[in-house]
Amino acid sequence: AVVSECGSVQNLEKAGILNKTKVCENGKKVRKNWTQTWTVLHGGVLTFHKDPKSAPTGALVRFIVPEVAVDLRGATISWASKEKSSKKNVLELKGKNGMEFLVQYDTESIINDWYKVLVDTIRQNLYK
Ligand code: I3S
Repeated sequence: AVVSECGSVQNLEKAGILNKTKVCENGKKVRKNWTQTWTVLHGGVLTFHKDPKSAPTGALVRFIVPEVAVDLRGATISWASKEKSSKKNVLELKGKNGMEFLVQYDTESIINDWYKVLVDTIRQNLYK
């Protein structure tokens, strides 16, 4: 939790299902592969976890070992332009090291909440 300038307490942690695809790795474009992933924001790091259905039965591992972890220090988040995807409600997350992801969800309120919390986390990280 973080105490903002005006004294209110913000909890910059969140988890939920989102659709995501990697679009760049080490600054190089990669082929999109949209998948539903369990997405967790914790401690300034965003992690994508494998689809529970593809993990071994009952494996707690899916909650513990992320498929990808994006350190939000030095990352940027913005709404993706129409050229980036034909889907609606698409966010573009650029990490350091030339990592780039698109995240998307059809329900506007859900993606808006993610946008807000990611913007706040990135902003907060600037002062660390
Ligand atoms: O930006 P692109 O290349 O048009 O992205 C689409 C493709 O990745 C497509 O798969 P193929 O690699 O088989 O062409 C995906 O099924 C689409 O979902 C991608 O576009 P959107 O607009 O959905 O991000």
